[in-house]
Amino acid sequence: MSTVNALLPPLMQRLGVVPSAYTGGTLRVTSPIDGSELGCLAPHSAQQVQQLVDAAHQAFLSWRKTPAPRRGELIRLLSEELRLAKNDLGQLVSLEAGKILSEGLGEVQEMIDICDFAVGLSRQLYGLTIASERAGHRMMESWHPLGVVGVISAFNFPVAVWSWNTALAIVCGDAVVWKPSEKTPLTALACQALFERAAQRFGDAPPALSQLLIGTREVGEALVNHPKAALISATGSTRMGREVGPNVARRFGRSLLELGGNNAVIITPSADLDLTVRGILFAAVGTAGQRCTTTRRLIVHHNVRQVLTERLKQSYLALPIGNPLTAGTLVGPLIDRAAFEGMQQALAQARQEGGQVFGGERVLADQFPDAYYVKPAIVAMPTQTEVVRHETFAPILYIMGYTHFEEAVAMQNDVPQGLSSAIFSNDLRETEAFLSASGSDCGIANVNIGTSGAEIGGAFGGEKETGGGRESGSDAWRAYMRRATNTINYSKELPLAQGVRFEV
Ligand code: UN1
Repeated sequence: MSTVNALLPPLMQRLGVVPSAYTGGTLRVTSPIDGSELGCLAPHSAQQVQQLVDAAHQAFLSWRKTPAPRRGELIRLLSEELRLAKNDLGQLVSLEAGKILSEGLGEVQEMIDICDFAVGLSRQLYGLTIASERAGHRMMESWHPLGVVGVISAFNFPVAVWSWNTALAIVCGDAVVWKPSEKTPLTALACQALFERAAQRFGDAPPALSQLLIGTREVGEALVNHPKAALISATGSTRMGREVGPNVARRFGRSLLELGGNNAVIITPSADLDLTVRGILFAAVGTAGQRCTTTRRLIVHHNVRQVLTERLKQSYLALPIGNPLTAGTLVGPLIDRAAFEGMQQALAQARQEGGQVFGGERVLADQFPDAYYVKPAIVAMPTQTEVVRHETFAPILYIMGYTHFEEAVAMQNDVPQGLSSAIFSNDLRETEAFLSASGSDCGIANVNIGTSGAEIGGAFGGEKETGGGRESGSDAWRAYMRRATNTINYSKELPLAQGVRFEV
């Protein structure tokens, strides 16, 4: 055992997961910290997926009749479990996904926050009343539970994305079947154990209300194609979404897609450069550049381009890179070798397309021969070339210059993805133009903060190849319910809408 994987058994025990759940199987899980083996899980078969989704559907049939505020009580209990488990689960996220501890803990905090939000929401699943054109009639909307929600999540937010979906789905009266990334099933086992503990304390929640699927692609496919999975909420690459979306649509299921981002920051001449450097640093190298909201492009006014680039390079040189569990580290490892190779390929292509690369090389290979630590890269690009328009899930920050503000906005929008965006400026005309209908075309547009680190209170998601879905706060809950329009006649007449006459 390495010192890293030796940390796992006591964590799992405290989180309520027995060793047999993560040993003896064929799905091998390693820690990105040092490449050591964390566990070997038994994957589900496609047939088991069928049974688990059917069981979840049975749970849904009774759960939908439980009053919504009472359903909120289950999520309140889950939030209590999460508060108690925050340290352990945060560490487990670091172990399995390689995030620095502060970000692992932050991810668990995000889970607690969405649970609190959902508890309040459980008393606020409002429908409208609508004026009827007919005398003695009333119209209204009712929101009803939808069914089984299939959740597919990625390695980079291995627990928070589940909680955004599950907290809302459960208060909305749905059941949940979760297929986590095959790279991070241990954190999923821990979440499932915490949910089960909350359900036990709740008392009369139906069994199978929340189910976990272990496995790779086939398992995800079986979930996506199951006719009883009313909604598939999938977070991951655009390539994955291109398969999930049409497959769900083919059976007229609903999908909520949260796919790739290629997020830019515009820096105008009036920007507060101290604030800008700090904002960019967290957004570009936090989570080792592996957030879908990571800043990947800077569009900088020519007057400040050089000074900003220099200051960023200085900050990059001072970045503590290393074991994410060590206090003070800010940049942990990439998730695996494939991520490292993808980064190197993108840097090679950037050079071919005229880019000047600063950083980007592998470090700590002696200490961690089976893990992939890199210096985050800054790449000065002559223009927004092909490689820049592509999302590489690694810490590469492309810098381009602009002269006219309209040019900057056009460049920001001229990529296939549309998740997050930001502007650093103290010019009200520029910031408002950026937020206006003809400004940023993204689902998230920020002023004087970076592109990542969104709070749960807002709707989260983006446009174009990002997939169009919205999760988390605001009115995202509506995706987890079905709307019924009701017209009620309390008169003794039967007038028809649009003045139609139909009498014998
Ligand atoms: C993701 O990377 O899939 O805004 C989600 C953020 C986080 C969520 C990122 N709250 O960076």
